[in-house]
Amino acid sequence: MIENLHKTVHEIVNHTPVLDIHTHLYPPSFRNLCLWGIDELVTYHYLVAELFRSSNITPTQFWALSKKEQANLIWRTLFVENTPLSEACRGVVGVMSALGLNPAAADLTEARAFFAEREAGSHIKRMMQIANVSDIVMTNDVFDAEEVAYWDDGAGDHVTEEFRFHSVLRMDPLLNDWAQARPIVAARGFNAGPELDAAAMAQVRRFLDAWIVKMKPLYLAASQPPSLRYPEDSPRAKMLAQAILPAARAHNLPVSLMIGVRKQVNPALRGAGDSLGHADMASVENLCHDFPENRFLVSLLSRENQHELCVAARKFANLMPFGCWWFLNNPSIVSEITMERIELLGASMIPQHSDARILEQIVYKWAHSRRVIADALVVNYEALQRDGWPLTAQQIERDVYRMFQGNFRQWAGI
Ligand code: FIX
Ligand code: ZN
Repeated sequence: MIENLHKTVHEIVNHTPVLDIHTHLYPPSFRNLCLWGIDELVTYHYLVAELFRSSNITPTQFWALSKKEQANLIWRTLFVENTPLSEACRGVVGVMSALGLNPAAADLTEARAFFAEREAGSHIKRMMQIANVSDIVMTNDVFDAEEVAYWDDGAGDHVTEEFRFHSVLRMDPLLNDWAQARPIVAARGFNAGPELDAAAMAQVRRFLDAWIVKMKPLYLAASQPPSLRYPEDSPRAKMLAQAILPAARAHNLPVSLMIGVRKQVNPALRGAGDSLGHADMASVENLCHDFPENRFLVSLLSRENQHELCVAARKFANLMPFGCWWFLNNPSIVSEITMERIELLGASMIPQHSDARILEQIVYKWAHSRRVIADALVVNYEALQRDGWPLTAQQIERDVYRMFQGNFRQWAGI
């Protein structure tokens, strides 16, 4: 019987390094894509969306400002003239406090001076140490020209040894817009026609094989709209069944499907303009059923999908729910999702990823998530002890390691 369960669980959760399985972070070799520092933090697209609710500036006027001017406006509006109460605002406060900066500063002068003295490589290692993140899994979009140029320039070499960054092959256009994808596939030397016939599928397979050999990804990934249906007589279903899932099997790689994003419901907000929708759970179950040799990492964007995702994961051991994605990454919802996952799946799930886009976000995203995940574990361990289980700290350490590291390492083969 563990007397001070709350203290024991929170200590173990805080001390267990986490493998962050989905981020948009990059090491310094990816130059412009490696985002860090106060101006990037304050102009994160979550805060851009919140700015327009508290300011009269129009999106057109905002986008005409420099990055520094944008940051100054957001700081003044959301952190000086208003209380930084939202999760995204509170995250910036948490990062600044963790770095010894004044989160209540009237402007960003002090913060800019602090970051100006930092060197990217050592700063990355320091942020990972503060956040207790052992590994960072990137999102490497092979349909983004800037990212491809960096890979062709060797930017991806040695990033694992030096920074413990790992790659992921991100391929949204393959599933969402063949007309957009086709010329990019052809540009890599794999000429496929406009029709998704057998010849085109073979070329897509060769395209994927070539990138997998070059990039050595831990998994293949795509963000999908709520309209994803399987089976379906559609380019998307065909691409999944005849190219992507066979490629994943051939290379023994999981496939991550992040389902539920409705892109650009307000294009004027650019990166902040996406919203969400309810995904079709039966389609996820059909994929898991029809492709038992494939391993599916699935994160759904709608809160209303979360319970059914847990139930589906009970039906299919090749389905791994992960994270509290995007609009779900708020303490109240992370708590609800983690509780239902523990009750339905025990420790056989991946409770969280950061989705960090700016390096320092891992500091607050993981601090906030660890607190909530630990509280959910305390409730369940208290009940277990109450029902007579002789709980030990070693068992808690085993469970937390499994959720923070083991489940993914086993699935990704690392
Ligand atoms: O598709 C994705 O990987 C999403 O996570 C991003 O596009 C999104 O902007 C994000 O960063 C959410 O947290
Ligand atoms: Zn993401």
